Amino acid sequence: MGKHLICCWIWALVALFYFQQALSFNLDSSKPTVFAGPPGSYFGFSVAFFNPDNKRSASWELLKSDFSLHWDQEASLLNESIVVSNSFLILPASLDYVTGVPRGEKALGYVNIFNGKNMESVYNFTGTQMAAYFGHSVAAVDINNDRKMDLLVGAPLFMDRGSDGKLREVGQVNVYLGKGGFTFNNVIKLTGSEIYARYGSSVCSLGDLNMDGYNDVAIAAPYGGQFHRGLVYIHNGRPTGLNPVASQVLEGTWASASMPSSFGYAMNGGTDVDQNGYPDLIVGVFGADKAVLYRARPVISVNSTLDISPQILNPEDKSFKLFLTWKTLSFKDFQVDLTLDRLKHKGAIKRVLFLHNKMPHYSKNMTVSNSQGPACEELQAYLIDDSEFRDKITPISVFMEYSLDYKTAADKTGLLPILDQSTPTNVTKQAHILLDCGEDNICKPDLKLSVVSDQKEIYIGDDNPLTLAVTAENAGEGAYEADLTVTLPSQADFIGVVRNSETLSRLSCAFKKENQTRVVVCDLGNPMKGGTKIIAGLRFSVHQLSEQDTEVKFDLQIQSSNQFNNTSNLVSVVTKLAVLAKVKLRGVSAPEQVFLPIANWQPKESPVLEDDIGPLVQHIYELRNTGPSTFSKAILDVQWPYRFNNGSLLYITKIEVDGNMNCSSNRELNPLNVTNPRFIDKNETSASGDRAEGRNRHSVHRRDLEDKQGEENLENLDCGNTECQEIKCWVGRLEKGQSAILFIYSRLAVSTFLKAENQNKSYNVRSTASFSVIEMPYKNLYSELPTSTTSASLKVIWNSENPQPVPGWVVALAVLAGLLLLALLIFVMYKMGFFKRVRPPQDDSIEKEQLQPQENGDRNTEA
Ligand SMILES: [Ca+2]
Ligand SMILES: [Ca+2]
Ligand SMILES: [Ca+2]
Ligand SMILES: [Ca+2]
Repeated sequence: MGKHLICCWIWALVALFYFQQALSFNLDSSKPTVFAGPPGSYFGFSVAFFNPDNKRSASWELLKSDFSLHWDQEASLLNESIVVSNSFLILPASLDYVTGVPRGEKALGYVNIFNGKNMESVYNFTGTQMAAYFGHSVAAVDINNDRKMDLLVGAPLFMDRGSDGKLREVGQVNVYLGKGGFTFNNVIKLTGSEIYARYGSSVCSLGDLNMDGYNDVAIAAPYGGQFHRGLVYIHNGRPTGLNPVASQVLEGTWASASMPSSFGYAMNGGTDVDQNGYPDLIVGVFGADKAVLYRARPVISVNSTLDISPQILNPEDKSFKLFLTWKTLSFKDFQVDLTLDRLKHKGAIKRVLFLHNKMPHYSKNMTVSNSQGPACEELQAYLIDDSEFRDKITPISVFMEYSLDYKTAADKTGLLPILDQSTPTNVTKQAHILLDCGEDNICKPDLKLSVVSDQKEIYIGDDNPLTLAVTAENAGEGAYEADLTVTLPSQADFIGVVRNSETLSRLSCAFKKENQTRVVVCDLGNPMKGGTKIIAGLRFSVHQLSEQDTEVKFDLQIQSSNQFNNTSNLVSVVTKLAVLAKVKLRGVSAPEQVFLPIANWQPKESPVLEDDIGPLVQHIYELRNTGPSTFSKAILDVQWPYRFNNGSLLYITKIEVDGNMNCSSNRELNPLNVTNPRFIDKNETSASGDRAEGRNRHSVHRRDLEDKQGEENLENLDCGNTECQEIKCWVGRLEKGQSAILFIYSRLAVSTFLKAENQNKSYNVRSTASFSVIEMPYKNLYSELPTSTTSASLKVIWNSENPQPVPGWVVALAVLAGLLLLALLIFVMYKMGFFKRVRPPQDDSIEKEQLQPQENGDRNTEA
């Protein structure tokens, strides 16, 4: 049948070798037997088990008589009992005596051990604190099972210094482990936790309460707990002495109207009254006139084993058997729960299922008779097809858990056993899937990773593509669930895997966000076999770089689920960031030229309107950051020719800005306070340059002058030969593509050009602007600060009616020359007799006169 998975459980009732620390261990505190006496009788002031025939256990009836006898005869019973009163006892082995003297030795208190034969004092423990009542209670018991008697001494009024430094009366019990004879080890101290609880008022041996081979003890704090109703702490013995942590705390539940109920003021144990093999405890509650019997519950210990065979599951053999075995002595009913592949949590694919139910779970109620020997059961399970799961490395864990059916295990009186809580109630065993990893079935891959980036430097502000060329290799045994993990910087987005190359693998990659970490995970195979080499390209986009960044870093690593060598080297790809801001400054004049003089227009002595000065001239400067990086501060400085030859030149009426910029002038703007006629009469259809005043933000172009021929004749008017004013602008942060525009509105002071010395000349009136970036926002990166200069020019062209006016003397000379020529001609003609000729006939003259008006008429029609 191929390989078998055999699971065996052996159940045994073993009530040995346990100690544990739960606060509700094996005394049955749910249903104690309560004996009550007459009210106010102090019934339960002292308690003892009475065993007249010296049998191993006393009977319940005897117990009852013991109490009534005790009450009737008060303390006269002492001779018959094993332990008398609460502070005097006989050490049974040696028949020596121990007595506590709580107020002796100047109120320090002491405990004396007397030799039973001669009643000589052989040992003396003295208290360390006055009025602590050291010796108020004593108990002699071998708690570490070394056959040497140990001694417990209570000091219920002991004052302990609390964490605040103040003394608190909490009580104390000293434990002296015997070294043989009358010698003892250093004292072990158990200190009470509650103030005025009288911890250590009584101590008593319980015998071996949980049957683990070590005697156990009870320590009472009769005024501790809720409403001071009293507490009894059960401490288990162990090889090193007494476990300082109580395994159980019994609470008094009996209130008393007149006085404290004093639960635990007297106690006695070590006697098995119900003969179930476990000694029981009786606690006196004299304030409530009660005595309470706590019976010990049998302690159930299940010793179970689980084996899986074979421990390596071969994916070729999918079906196999489970063989279950168990055995029990007295315990009958319990439930077993089996879970396969428990390391795979709910919702994950379980790689192993039971054959009979196709489920990874199996529960079974079992009833076992102790007459039968070990019982076995076979179950079949199988490994599902390995195409249905990825994880071949994680062990297949089989988890077996058992629970008891307590109710069916109760004895005749209803006392329930208790599971020993020191042993686990479950067993886990593991199997593995056969891997192609050599004889040890352990794969040790040898993963290597190298990465190359195609970008050495990235400009801040750009949307940068970046490709990482990844080479992943496995030079060892198979790597299971091998993934390449790329941890992205926050500035990068994953675009995809490079697929247009023959040489590159087309990896399957996915972007994931794990908490705040952004990763790309690429599947390298399951397994990524030994000898595999994968080369792939991963493309990213890097953007949204912050001003603090100096680099972007990608972390790459191959990870597998193997137990050993499960990762490759970690590769960090760092790309440096650089700053580059290209800033352009452009200037333009609108209009580009003005022709003077202006027809039908005269400048006014005292201008009121802007038009009284001259036509509108607008210079526009645009500062544009073409990026890619941002600049945070720049200064734009405009030198403006405002005065020339003692006359105004370009008279600024106002400046405007568009964008993140503030400007000011070192001279007052519009000192004459002229107004814009456009705002006075909107209906005016002035042909002045005001029409150009609308902001032309989007198309500030400099047109080449078509007419170049006159340029040589233009006289430059700029800050070299005129008086200039300065307009200074503080430009704020400009990102890539943003701009700031300065509009300077001025009027050409025509009157200056009409002055005689300036007339008939053409000029090139030029303002200049320069900027310098003074701050970039990238504190951690070096950046060059761009600067530049430009200008805007207005041509003022003198354009009279006669483009080439003729001087007067030339005209006079020409007229004179013409007259002279005419006189000469007349003289010549006269000499030749022209004027002596016979006059023409009368008709001719009429004819001639008739022609004249006709010519005139023709001219008129043309006109
Ligand atoms: Ca001992
Ligand atoms: Ca014990
Ligand atoms: Ca018992
Ligand atoms: Ca191997």
